[in-house]
Amino acid sequence: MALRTLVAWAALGPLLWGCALALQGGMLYPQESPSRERKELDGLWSFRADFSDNRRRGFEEQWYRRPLRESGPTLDMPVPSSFNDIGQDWRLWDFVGWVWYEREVILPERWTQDLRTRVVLRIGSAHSYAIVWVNGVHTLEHEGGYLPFEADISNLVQVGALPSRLRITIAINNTLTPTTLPPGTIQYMNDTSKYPKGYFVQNIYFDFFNYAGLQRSVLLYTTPTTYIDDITVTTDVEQDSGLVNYQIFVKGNNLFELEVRLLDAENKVVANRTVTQGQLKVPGASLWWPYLMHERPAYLYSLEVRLTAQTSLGPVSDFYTLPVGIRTVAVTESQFLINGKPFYFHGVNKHEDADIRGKGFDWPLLVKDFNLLRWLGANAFRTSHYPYAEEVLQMCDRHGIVVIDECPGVGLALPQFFNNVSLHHHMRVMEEVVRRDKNHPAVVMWSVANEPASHLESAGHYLKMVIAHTKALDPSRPVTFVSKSNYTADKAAPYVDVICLNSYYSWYYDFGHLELIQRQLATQFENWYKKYQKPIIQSEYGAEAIAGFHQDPPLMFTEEYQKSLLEQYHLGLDQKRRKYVVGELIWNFADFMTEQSPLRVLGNKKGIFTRQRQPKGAAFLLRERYWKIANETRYPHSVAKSQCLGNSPFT
Ligand code: BDP
Repeated sequence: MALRTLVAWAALGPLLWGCALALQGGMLYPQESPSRERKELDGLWSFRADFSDNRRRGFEEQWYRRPLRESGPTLDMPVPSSFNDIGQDWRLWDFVGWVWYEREVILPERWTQDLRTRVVLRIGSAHSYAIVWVNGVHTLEHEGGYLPFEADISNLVQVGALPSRLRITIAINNTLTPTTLPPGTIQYMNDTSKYPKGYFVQNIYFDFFNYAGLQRSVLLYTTPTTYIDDITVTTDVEQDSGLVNYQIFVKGNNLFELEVRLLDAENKVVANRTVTQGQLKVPGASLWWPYLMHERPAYLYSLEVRLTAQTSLGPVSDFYTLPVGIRTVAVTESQFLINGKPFYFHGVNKHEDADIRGKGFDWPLLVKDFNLLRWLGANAFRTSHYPYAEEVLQMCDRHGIVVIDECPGVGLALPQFFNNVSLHHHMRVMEEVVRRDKNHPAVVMWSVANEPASHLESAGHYLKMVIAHTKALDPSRPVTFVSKSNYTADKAAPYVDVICLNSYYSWYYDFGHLELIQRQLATQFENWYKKYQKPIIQSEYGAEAIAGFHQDPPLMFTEEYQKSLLEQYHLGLDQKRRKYVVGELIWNFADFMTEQSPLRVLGNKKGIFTRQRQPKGAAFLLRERYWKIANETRYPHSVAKSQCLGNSPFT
């Protein structure tokens, strides 16, 4: 068992801080504390899509200068939500171009009068390019959806006389081009016998609907003017002691004092320091274990940071509390280890997609999905194909669900997408993903792309660079991308720590021939393993089933066919599971919306749950399998009572 990867990552360690700093600042999740307040701007915003031919009327008429309603008719738009499914105007459903959001806010007096307070505007995500104005003043721009961005707006709101109302205007463009992530192309249809003048379509190269808008919370929060800007934590285990390595970044003042305390789940201080960078040692530490793997899952400590500083206006203090899970991750030639024990991913791929809210963040959906994951006995998921909301990862930390964190590197299908501009943007996106998610114990691996055209030489170079950059940003986690290339052709597989493979035997190939799956799967695994000697995850497999369609013997699109296909895959997986195959992630957890196409019936129906989260037959099959694997692989085996398969696995 060669522990090769950790050694290689350690050598990259010194690069870590250099790269992390390239981003200029942290992106801590906004939390309330004795020194910090937050004000969510969720609810109804004014909304207007710019339907003008060049989509630029909003800029020509400067809609940000005055209330949006004065520019023309506006709609009520809920935030968070995707705008696409909300209206009754069909043109909004697949609108491409600039949409405008606006909201007025009244700030608490202290925020505008106390000059020791810093006021920050934070946008959870805006897909895909966003420009922000505050009271008509250009404040911020950001490229890329699915990730947060923010601006210090103190000098706009602390202007002497009270600005009783603050007007926030956000213009968002969802156009995908060869240099966005995901990439896309705009195609002008020039045959005027068929299309009106100027007619264009957005081509995408991925299989989910390009929902857009303010899909996560927008909020304002405060910090003191000298403040904790970022915290980076990595953990290790030495005999029975947990080691918490931390680094704290402070902004606003070089002279400050720090108190860093690590508290256990009973709020007892177990270690403390007073320096910005150090190690906290916890003898007899309770480790963070994935749920189902150990009788004590997902234990979280709290890293409490208290900062005090003198400013010309008087003393300030800042408090921030970071949940910390002590765990290790390592990869050998044939295993994925968590806390030194072999871990088998039995989980799902998801999408942040449901009903009329599109990809809008939604608490009931989040909790329902986690209840279903536990019902299923799933211990992991991949954030296919973009980073999910931070609240999702917080739930994973608490519940012990393991995450492969994927960036929006999906649809890299054409040779022209592997250019230098895209490469730099992709690396920057990885910086933003790592900056946001680095402290989540649940995140055990980064995925830099899904199904890129990795048989191309140019893609090999491109992915090598993105993977190396990601490893430099975070030497503590393995890095992968998800391949659908042939093992002889893939140019980027040499650079990953774990091979992740998507295959759709008896679905996209040899359709109907379920009897071929075991043979083809065995060939796939054996070829890849022989060539690379790296652990393999079956990162996608599945079949479409339209809920309620039945046929025996099974035919495609029926629930029986989906079940039979899964059964054949499972037999194939079981042949290799104890050798070097370290995981299986079904495609997909739930049905999801796609672009319209003759290949899709109101979206992709490969879910084992419907879009309304009701089970198809395959969900019961998978549930039985996952609980069986969980009961077999739990550590220590003797402690656990065999669970599941009764009506109530959690009682
Ligand atoms: C895979 C893609 C995934 C698709 C799936 C499918 O990674 O995004 O939705 O195929 O076709 O190739 O269902």
